[in-house]
Amino acid sequence: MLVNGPTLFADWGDFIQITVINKLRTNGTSIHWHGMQQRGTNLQDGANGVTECPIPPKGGTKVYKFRATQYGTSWYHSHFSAQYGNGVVGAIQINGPASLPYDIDLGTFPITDYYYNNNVLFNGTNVHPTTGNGKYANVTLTPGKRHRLRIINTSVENHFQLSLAGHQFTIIAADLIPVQAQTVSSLFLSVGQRLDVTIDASKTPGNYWFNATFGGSGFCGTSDNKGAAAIFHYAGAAGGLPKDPGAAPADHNCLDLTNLTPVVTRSLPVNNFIARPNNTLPVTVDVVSDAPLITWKVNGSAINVNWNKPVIDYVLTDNTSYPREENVVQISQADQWVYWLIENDPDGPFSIPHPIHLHGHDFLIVGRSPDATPLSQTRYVFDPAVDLPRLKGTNPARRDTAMLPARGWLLLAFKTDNPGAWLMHCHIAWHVSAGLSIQFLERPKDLKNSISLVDKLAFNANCLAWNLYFPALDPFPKIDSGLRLH
Ligand SMILES: [Cu+2]
Repeated sequence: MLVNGPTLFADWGDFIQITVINKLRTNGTSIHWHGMQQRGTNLQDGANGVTECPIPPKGGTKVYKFRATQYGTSWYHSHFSAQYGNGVVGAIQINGPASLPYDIDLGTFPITDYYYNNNVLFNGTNVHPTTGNGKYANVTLTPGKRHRLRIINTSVENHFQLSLAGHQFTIIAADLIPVQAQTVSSLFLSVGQRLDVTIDASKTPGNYWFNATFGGSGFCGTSDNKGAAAIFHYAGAAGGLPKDPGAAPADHNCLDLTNLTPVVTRSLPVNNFIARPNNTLPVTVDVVSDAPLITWKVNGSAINVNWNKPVIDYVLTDNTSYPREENVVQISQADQWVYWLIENDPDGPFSIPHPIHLHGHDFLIVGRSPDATPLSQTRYVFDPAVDLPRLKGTNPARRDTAMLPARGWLLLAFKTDNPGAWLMHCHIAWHVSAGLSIQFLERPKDLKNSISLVDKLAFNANCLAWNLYFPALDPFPKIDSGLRLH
């Protein structure tokens, strides 16, 4: 069942209110508004087991309310097992200023792996690779005009490399951050990331392939991308399939751009960064002989949230006895830059790149391990003598999702200006399912004080309903971290 949700439209500054009714017969759900910072509204984040109990089935309802404090392109998806990969997902478009003028907004353009049928869907459609059924996504360009395309990777597993035959892209926003316009011939888009680009329809009117390649299984490289394409059609030209296949997109080695320049600047001190156990997050993998076969750990622990007792329940009752498997990383200081060095296991047999996504904040990409080919030659240990001068503190790239290189490291920073329980996790669904996540508990006292009585009552009422349902009445046991996303 593929149930693409409606695209949500808002203007910058709008209050958004969405009623979610869970009409499933047996599963809970919760809807996460990816990239929305939820300033002062942590309980609207939709991370079940963290900021809410799942919404129970057979009519359970939650009204999400939050403000659009950012603008650009994003998406929403279920944060409950076995759902987003089957289509409980939709796009978000928030109108606001742009760093480059354009004539026509083509709107959101989600691209996703379609796991069941081993295909890639562009805006929800494609031709089946073996049967030939279905149809290509077809986007109409107006000759002579500049178009904005809002590309979203809503996959469960695959990162894409994208190109449009005969054309270039100009990147104007990454995630929800407007950037200085930068023209490129191909794009890399990890699971969870968005790129807003402009496309000038300045070529010979006709039909052009929009190509996607991917590595498969969370890896990098290029695929035999038969059928992984969409058609861009010039208005007024004859229809039909493009004749020129176009060059395959360049292989980006699973590395996203770190030279993006945000229009609204943020800078921070980096010269004094010191890697310490309390700011270093080692990612490791355990392979075991029985199911679930692979466990991903951060700080030596695979996350396993408790749907029935989210961390917010601890915050509301001043209980600090968080179980180890909640993977809570507490942050107490207010309005300070905090730095997180994520190290990717160099020895694990599955040391592969991970798209790291943070709730509640954008992060500044202060640095990452030196790019190397082959990837096995990257260096996962931060070496202050070599790496301190390589760090970028003056308006570095800023996103909500960034690639942790295979066998490498990634240094992120954010300001503790948004009290909340915020997940930071790999956005490959199988990996967060198998533990690759922590939850920052940012300023729990301020968080408790910021929760309105209305939100607290709604939280408790929903948890009461969920606890009556699960596990006693649910035919399906919990078999993963609870955050599987797919
Ligand atoms: Cu991962």
